[in-house]
Amino acid sequence: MSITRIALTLALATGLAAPALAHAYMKYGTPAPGAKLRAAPAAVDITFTEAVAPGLSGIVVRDAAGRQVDKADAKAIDTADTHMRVDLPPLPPGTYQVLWHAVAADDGHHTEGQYHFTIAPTR
Ligand SMILES: [Cu+2]
Repeated sequence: MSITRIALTLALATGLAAPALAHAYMKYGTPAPGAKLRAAPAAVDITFTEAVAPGLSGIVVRDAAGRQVDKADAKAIDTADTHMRVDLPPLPPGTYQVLWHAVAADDGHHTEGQYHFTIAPTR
């Protein structure tokens, strides 16, 4: 095997290995994980580490009883498809669970995660 051929083989191996690392994970969430809010948020925004397939990805918000409370309108809100938003109705104080799932646009790999935020009672 020539040096050129070895270099080519290494380049190909590296190129093939890269997509396996390319999964879409949550980079930022608003409200942030663990946030304690004084006012109800109008939406949950999530920024992913890479482009997602919007039709196959989404965000669901549940109350402490497990009921879905979002407006079921999760959609990509940037042209790069790295940022999704789901709208919320006016929510009462309580702890809410955000569940996200994403399908990476480049390789179709599925990832998901969840976190909580709290809306504090007003007084
Ligand atoms: Cu992947």
